[in-house]
Amino acid sequence: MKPFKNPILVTRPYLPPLEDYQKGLEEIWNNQWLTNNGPVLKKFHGQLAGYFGVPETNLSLFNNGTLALEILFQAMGLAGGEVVTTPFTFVATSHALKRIGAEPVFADIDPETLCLDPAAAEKMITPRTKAIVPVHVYGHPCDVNAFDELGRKYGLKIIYDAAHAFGVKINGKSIAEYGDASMFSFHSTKLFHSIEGGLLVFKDRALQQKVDQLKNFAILSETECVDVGTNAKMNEMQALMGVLNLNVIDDLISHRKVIYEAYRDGFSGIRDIEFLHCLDNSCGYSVSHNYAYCPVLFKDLDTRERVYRRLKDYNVFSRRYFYPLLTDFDPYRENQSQTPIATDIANRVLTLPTYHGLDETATSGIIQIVQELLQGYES
Ligand code: T4K
Repeated sequence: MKPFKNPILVTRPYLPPLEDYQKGLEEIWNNQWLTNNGPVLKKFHGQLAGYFGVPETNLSLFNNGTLALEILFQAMGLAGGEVVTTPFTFVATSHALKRIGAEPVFADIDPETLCLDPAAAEKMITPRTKAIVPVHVYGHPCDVNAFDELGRKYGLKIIYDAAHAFGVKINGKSIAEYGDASMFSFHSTKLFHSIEGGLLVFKDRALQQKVDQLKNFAILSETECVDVGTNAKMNEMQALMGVLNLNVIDDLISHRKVIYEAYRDGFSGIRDIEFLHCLDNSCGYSVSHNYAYCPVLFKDLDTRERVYRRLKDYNVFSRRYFYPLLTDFDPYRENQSQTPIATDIANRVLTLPTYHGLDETATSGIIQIVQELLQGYES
């Protein structure tokens, strides 16, 4: 097989028809209103409330997911305390904690879901713990009932980093209905995006006033500033992209499901490659998945590295999300703890290309490249 002519990246953003975006831009031009709670943002806000089935008082939009997390953590008073979280995630989860003065404490992950393990998290709780921040890694839900139970038992906030989990439902309910609050990232590399962007959905409607203040410098009027806020507002061009993409979210998810099934079926006869079982609903919850990522596990690090490199030779750029573990990065080395499952998974995982427009020629080519390498490797 010859290398692909054009590079196949791990993801590509879905883009709506250019004329639709241009039409929306004309309205923005006419309004001469570009940011600071403009009309397109208000429309997007209302549509998202409908999509999540929550009142408009229980969500807030941001210019990116990282600042949404930071502001949420600040508003929930986590500064000065410990927060139990996972090392198997993108750095933003812990950066947001550290940057507001909370100390991340790392616990191991569940080998089936690859999300924070509630039993391991419980062992790390101390009198200084203020919250638990699990991540719905790749959009696969955490054990939400167990975390609710921990929250009640220890009086802790449960705050989900749901950056990957837009559109996911658990037992027929939106994933945002679990825990005290959830953050969804709308970055361009996400299943659903607004160029850059982030959304908070929360239970306590009093939080809206706080986070809305903090994302606008905490100024209340021309003469009042009540806290140390920042600038984290979503602008009108971002909101427009979000409005247009929300129209097609069901199609985006269906398309990724086809890609996931093509990989799963294509790899089914190959030894040394494993799909995550919970995507086939065997993790105790009835889940409506979003197929945001396509992670596979290899038997060991060496095999994963060989596949990663071989794909590159063929112009296919898979990614090792999330390797190395967050606790192997400089800012977190001192926070390291025993997380052997997370270490093992980080060494063996590879996320394969998946995005709207990735066709059958690409998926079957990728399967063939891996198949040839692993079969040759085995013999
Ligand atoms: N929590 C979690 C669990 C997260 O995963 C993230 C973000 C956050 C919090 C923070 O949310 P945000 O503040 O980002 O809203 C990417 C994303 O930048 C990041 O948003 C994401 N997680 C992370 C998992 O992936 P990189 O450094 O891998 O991105 P990059 O530039 O290498 O792009 C990935 C691929 O996408 C490349 O092959 C190129 C392609 N691409 C990218 C962009 C931006 C395109 O084809 N077009 C594009 O416009 O971090």
